[in-house]
Amino acid sequence: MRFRAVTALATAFAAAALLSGCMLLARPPKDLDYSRTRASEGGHYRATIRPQGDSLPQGRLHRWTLHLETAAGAPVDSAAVTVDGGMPQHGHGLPTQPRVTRALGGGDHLVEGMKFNMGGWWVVKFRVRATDGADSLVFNLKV
Ligand SMILES: [Cu+2]
Repeated sequence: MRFRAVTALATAFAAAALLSGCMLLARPPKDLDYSRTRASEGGHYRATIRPQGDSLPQGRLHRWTLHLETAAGAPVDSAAVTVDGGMPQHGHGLPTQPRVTRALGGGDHLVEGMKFNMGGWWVVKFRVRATDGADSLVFNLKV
């Protein structure tokens, strides 16, 4: 009897968790760095993200400019860049597959296909391969 009640409760909780998705999970860490300019993990590059219109819309495709430079501050125009990301608290990735579609000059690169389909803490990661080596840059975003 008691076991059955516990099982029923667990089932109800699991169903509620499925239905409400992210809502039941804890808040993001308090000390997150939301800077738009970050150094790469290995220290080879610095990058600045500039979302189109300077805002991070929810549920709408938009573009970013990714400014990339070496640690010494020289603009990086020739680079292979891939984009990845997701919501660490929810265990899901980006709803789209954003891509760097072209170099705009002066270290700027156009990122197309960005989309955030819900509010909360997102992480976007760029993997960069250029003359100063392979490295990655991670940005925290509040959408
Ligand atoms: Cu989510």
